[in-house]
Amino acid sequence: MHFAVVSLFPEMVGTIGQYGVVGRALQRELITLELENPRDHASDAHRTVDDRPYGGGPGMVMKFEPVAAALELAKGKLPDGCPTVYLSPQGQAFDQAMAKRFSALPGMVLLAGRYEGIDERLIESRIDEEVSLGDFVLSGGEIAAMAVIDAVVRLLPGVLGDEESAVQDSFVGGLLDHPHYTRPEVVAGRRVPDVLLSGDHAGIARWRDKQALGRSHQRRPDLLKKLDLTDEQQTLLDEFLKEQRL
Ligand code: 4GT
Repeated sequence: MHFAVVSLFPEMVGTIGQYGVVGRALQRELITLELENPRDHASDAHRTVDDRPYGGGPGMVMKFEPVAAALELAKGKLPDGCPTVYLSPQGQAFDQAMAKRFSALPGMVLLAGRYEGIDERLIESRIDEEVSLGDFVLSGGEIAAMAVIDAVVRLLPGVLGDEESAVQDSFVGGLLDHPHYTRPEVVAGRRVPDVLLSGDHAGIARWRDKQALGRSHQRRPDLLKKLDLTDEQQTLLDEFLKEQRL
């Protein structure tokens, strides 16, 4: 899959390719990452990319022309059929289902804004989709673009090893993850739950499913409401809640 990011801080975005899963995917040529800076497309000697907002008020707005030129060049480096996505709090909420949809694309152009954002006419004429990571404000769209790339790359065939892929199946089930423990058996006066030391693989799987259901119920009831629990899952949740009351 091919990614291009348009940003005033391309080096910041480029660091995503230096570490971990995305770094490995880049090395193995499972993905490509192109970076384009609107400042390289400014027309004046000062390389101006921002200007004052019409109507007044604080802050600056990214100008149409340099951003449009950067987007055009970025899109030209990718195969046909790659949408342009603008990251902003006004966008549709990003979630695992959206990551899955993006992972089926040949590639995507991600636009990261700065200042108060971009001229609205860019959104109207050059943006296919506006995406938000959630109801909070960042100083720029770069971290949001990097988060989207990370979530999407993890879903591409061959990127994760068998072991890592299995872990991922848990959230694909629409639930929170179960708790994790590693050595030592006792730390800070707290023991690892006995079942995890039992070697009873079916018992361990059942305990983990129960924890995932119980934690989702307690912390994210919105997630559980979206699911139609099987009879087995309902039994596990009932058990979790009963054990909780003891
Ligand atoms: C929050 C998000 C985002 C920002 C989010 C335009 C200039 C937007 C600064 C940018 N803040 N971008 N994508 N919640 N800030 O996803």
